[in-house]
Amino acid sequence: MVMGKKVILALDVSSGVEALKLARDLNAEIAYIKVNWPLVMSEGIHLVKDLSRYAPIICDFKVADIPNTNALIARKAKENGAWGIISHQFTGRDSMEALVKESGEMKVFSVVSMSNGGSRDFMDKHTDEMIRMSQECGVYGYVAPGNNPEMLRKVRAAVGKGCIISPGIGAQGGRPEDAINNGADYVIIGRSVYNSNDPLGYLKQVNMRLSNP
Ligand code: BMP
Repeated sequence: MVMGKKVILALDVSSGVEALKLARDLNAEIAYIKVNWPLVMSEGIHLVKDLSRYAPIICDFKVADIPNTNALIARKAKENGAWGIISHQFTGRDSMEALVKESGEMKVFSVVSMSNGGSRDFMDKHTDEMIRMSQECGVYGYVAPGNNPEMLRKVRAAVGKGCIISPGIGAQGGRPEDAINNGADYVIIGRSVYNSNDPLGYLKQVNMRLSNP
């Protein structure tokens, strides 16, 4: 991890070899790596440990189950060296409490609004309640959309100093500097990095833009 960097690399490739190469080549320009189901389903959870050599890992498992299953998922992520884990809050207080308890030192991020248009169908009508419940459950941070400035400002106002990580950048239309200016602590970027002809150059440019707003 590089101190002061604000990019979380979303490694949604499905080859472990490719993921490890990207992590090795890009680790100087990123703060964290986020892994999601496509990679873990292709390669197995052990890849979390392998990737941790390059940056702290956030397991984007969007955990959304009963308390016992949530705790089992948290344990697996923790055993494999994850730094953080992403969970839904809509399953209610007991599920989030179980996840936070089992996570221990591992940081829990709660999804309170999403970057896809469908977030407005259900989630965005309950963002305030989900934030309140997440705070009461003791989460470390929040996932909020970097391509929805109004929502991001609202989440920032509600969570105070809580850590906000924001997807929806690049391929989904958001600009990194807008997300940071509207309250994100970190921007999550995937396709715009790994589909670029020059992933390292792309990240350097983003970091330059973020350090000279
Ligand atoms: P990309 O930059 O390629 O659009 O990737 C964004 C990443 O963030 C994906 O891993 C996606 O699953 C995740 N994500 C998102 O896009 N929107 C959300 O609201 C929450 C997410 O975790």
